[in-house]
Amino acid sequence: MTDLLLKYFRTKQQEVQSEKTYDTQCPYCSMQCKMQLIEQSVVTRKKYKSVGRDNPTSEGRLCVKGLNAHQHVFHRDRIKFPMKKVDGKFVRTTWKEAMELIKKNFTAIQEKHGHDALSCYGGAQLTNEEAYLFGKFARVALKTKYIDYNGRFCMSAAATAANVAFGVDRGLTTRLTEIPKAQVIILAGTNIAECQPTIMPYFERAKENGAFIIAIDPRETGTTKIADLHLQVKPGTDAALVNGLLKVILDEGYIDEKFIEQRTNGYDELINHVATLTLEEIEEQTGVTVEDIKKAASAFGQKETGMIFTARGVEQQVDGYMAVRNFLNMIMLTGKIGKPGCGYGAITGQGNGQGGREHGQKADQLPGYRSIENPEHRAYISEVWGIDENELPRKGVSAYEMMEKVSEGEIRGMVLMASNPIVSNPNATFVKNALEKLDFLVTIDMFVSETAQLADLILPTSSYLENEGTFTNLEGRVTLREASKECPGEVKHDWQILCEIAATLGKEKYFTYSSSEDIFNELRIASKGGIADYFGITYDRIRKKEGMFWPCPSLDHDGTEIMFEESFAHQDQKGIMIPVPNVSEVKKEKVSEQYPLYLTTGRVVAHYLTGVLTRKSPALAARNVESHIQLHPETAQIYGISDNELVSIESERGKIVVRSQISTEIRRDTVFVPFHWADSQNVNCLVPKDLDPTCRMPGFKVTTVNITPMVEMVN
Ligand SMILES: Nc1nc2c(c(=O)[nH]1)N[C@H]1C(S)=C(S)[C@@H](COP(=O)(O)OP(=O)(O)OC[C@H]3O[C@@H](n4cnc5c(=O)[nH]c(N)nc54)[C@H](O)[C@@H]3O)O[C@H]1N2
Ligand SMILES: Nc1nc2c(c(=O)[nH]1)N[C@H]1C(S)=C(S)[C@@H](COP(=O)(O)OP(=O)(O)OC[C@H]3O[C@@H](n4cnc5c(=O)[nH]c(N)nc54)[C@H](O)[C@@H]3O)O[C@H]1N2
Ligand code: SF4
Ligand SMILES: [Mo]
Repeated sequence: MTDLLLKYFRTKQQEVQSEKTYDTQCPYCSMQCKMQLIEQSVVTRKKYKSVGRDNPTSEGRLCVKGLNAHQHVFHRDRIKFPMKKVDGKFVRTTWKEAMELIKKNFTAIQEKHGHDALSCYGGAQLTNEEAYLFGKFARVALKTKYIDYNGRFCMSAAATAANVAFGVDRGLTTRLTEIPKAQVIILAGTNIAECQPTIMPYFERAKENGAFIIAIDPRETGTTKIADLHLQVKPGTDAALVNGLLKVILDEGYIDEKFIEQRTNGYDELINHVATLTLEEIEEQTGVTVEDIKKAASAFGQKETGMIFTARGVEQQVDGYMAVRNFLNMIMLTGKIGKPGCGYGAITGQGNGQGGREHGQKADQLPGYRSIENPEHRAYISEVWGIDENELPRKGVSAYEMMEKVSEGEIRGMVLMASNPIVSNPNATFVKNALEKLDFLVTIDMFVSETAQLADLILPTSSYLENEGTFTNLEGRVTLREASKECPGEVKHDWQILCEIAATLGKEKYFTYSSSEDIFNELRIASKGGIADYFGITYDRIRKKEGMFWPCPSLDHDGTEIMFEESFAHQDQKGIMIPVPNVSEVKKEKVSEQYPLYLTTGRVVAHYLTGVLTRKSPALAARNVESHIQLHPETAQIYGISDNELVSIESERGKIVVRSQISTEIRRDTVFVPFHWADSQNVNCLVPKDLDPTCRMPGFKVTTVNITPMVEMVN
């Protein structure tokens, strides 16, 4: 070998061996698995690999999304410079010009139409620091009452239910390590096997310890397969099903009288109501047999320890709030809360589904889960922010209702951060038409999402590998996501972008932070004394303790892992039970001759939400390149549909076309379509706009539809 060749190979080997690692957390679901990116430099390019890191929640595991998360970060479509729209096309601009454009347009809009003509729409992928800052930005920099976020579609039913029943909303009332101690577990409307895969071993350990698992879902899924009993409920009837369980529990005396007496209110009203119901009518309404109802109720009632978990299947209903309240009735009646192996969990969804809903992104909320209409809370936060209380806006409206205000012309400008509303909102065609009417839309994103395509200005933000900050995971554990990779191009962090816009609008003195930790230290003070009290949590303590549970009111407090051991958070320390009707008074779509099938929507393991990130990840995109409709073989036969063919699905609001996937794993009266795809496969074009009257959650899980094979339409 010549010297030259030898030199070449030696260099090549050396380059392969140059390796860098970056510690971080997965950018997707609420497990917030700790991970490490390994970057290897080879001769011509860089190679990347993600591996799990040990931690008390995911214990080093990663699912397929985490393993491939880095792929979107390095995708060539990533936006690296600010872009403005000129003649319908995006062209590169400078940060300076971007800020000038914002100042000119926002000032003109507010001079003409008032402060509330501007709005903010956020997301629960943001760090706690950024979610907090976005709330402050809306109220202090824009002085608008209009701010809400995508968690309205995610957690609002369970959050409102827990707040009213227990006096505080933390997704899990206990830590994950209690799961293996539970003797009976209900998994209602949750598909953890696909949505929080790394949680599964906790349930597998419970099973090894002899737990009886009951799953409630209209479909058979990876999750229902671990169950001993699967109640294949008709979509939207969970409230009635729980009434059936309560009836058996009461009739058989499986209640905890001491707990009811000492810790709860509302027992008499509840038993009087349940006494008026029959198991036969509940079988008729829910499609679950009296025998199965009895089996489930006895299993739950007879065991000493037990837990109930709900997720979006129960909650994304126009009576989602009441359905969750009924599960909370059940946990209180049987006294299965505040003790080892017991508890309730609304399994949070997004990476910061928990923290994102605590610090002021919500229309009626101030940091620390305070209320924007409460005079004491207003006074406290105004002081922390250094503004006059009179300047602090009042409450606005929920996410979808903001879209209605946009359509009506009351809202004329918007800052959209970490959401893709024209794919994720119900009644999506209306939402798209509404956003097109805005005078000025600024989106802050890593990609030109479907909604960003409508923007006047797109500002490029950093990814999970670049942006440090805290996330509150599904346990209520505040974790610190380390991030050390340099931002590409001219990309900035979300918090830096908000500070820059605020400064441009003359509000610099309220937004002088030099790091995420600076913002967190202000959040600690803003949340002090609130329901979600983070005061005792610091970056250093999180690092030392591998995450800390809130509430944590002081620096010598260790955080609260198990809640409600002695009392609930209401003034009289008691939890509240209420009667829940079988059929809600809220309008719910009913099957008809024209729309004879129930459509329910949800997720697949490889894709995440509106798919903007996972569709950019080749390894994930390859697993499901397009959407599908899951339907029972007998249903397929009735409609003349064969497997893997294009099917038109129509509701009162519109039509989409997706490919069939015939499966015995779904009820005959129900079809399922995931919502990770846009345009002609956007299932939210079919979903109605009706909202739960208490929490303003849309009914993503029940739409009535008709289906037709495309072939038939051609012939
Ligand atoms: N792979 C993946 N993981 C994710 C996400 C993702 O998009 N992809 N998103 C994250 C987010 S933000 C969230 S909120 C969570 C969501 O997590 P989940 O709530 O577990 O997910 P979904 O698939 O929406 O719904 C769960 C189950 O509810 C069932 N269901 C439908 N209608 C009903 C009903 O009326 N009653 C009952 N009991 N069940 C019903 C569906 O068949 C489905 O299996 O997942 C998080 N994790
Ligand atoms: N039919 C139906 N519809 C649903 C649901 C359902 O089950 N069925 N589920 C609902 C639920 S639970 C949810 S949570 C919503 C979610 O739906 P969306 O709120 O639309 O959430 P994403 O699809 O995650 O959109 C996130 C956007 O923000 C960008 N992004 C990601 N991380 C960051 C970040 O750190 N900063 C910034 N600035 N941008 C970022 C992404 O690139 C993407 O464009 O959808 C809801 N819609
Ligand atoms: S998607 Fe969720 S379960 Fe999967 S690696 Fe990421 S955080 Fe963990
Ligand atoms: Mo969600």
